[in-house]
Amino acid sequence: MLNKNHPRYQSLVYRDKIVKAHENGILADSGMIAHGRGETFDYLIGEKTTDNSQNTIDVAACYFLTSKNPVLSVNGNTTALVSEEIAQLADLLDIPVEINLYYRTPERIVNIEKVYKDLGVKNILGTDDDDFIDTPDLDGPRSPVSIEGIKKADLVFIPLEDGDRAEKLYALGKDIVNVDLNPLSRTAQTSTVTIVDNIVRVMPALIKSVEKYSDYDNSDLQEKIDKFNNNVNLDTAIHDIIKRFE
Ligand code: PTJ
Repeated sequence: MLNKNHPRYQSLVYRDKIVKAHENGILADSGMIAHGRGETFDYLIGEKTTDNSQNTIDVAACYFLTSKNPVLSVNGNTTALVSEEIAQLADLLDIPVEINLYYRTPERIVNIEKVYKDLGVKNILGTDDDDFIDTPDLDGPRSPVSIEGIKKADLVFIPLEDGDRAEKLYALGKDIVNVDLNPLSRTAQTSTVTIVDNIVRVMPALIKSVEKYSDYDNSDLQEKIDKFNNNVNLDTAIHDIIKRFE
């Protein structure tokens, strides 16, 4: 039983979700390490959504609203922390959720699929009965993608992962929206839009932003996208961390 008066109660709640997801065969063993790394960076950014991150979330919303075939790619950590919000966003935009795991096992795929099925997600891709095609120049279990999902997508949302997938998908002409508390990670550095913030704060804010911007004209959304520069965004995120040491 978690003590609500504990000064770090929220953090304990998320740790509890991570532990339960591990017990339920959703989270990879390494997912615990990834969560710890995330917590460290969250401390450094002050455990809040900065103005820069909020602007980046708004830009991500504009990308979602202007792209033709966006796909939400999910792994164990994202499912452990924000499956409800992923289901909500998929419903709001009427887009697929594709399971893509680094530590892929048939059991984890079934367990993660069940989470999204139970939340009413209509289009779940990346399961073992899907039709796959390899991502060019990408080795490993993340390479095969659904022909109806990431293969077709012009925008892929890839929260909480590291490696070289962002780079390879970007090379195929896709836009990549990433969420990563570490602004220095490979994925952060090679995405089109990198939201340097905790996924637990990002998802509710992103849903709000999509709702807000869905009333805007396409030209206004495009203007916001054109003004955005991911290198400036990452520089600002790093400087926001440095400022906390001053
Ligand atoms: O479920 P699988 O099999 O696909 O495996 C998923 C993990 C996350 C284990 C795998 O992709 C991995 O090892 O990732 P990394 O290399 O640890 O990278 C994860 C990134 O997510 C790190 O840069 C963390 O800082 C970041 N991160 C962790 N928790 C959060 C986060 N970013 C935002 N919000 C978080 N809550």
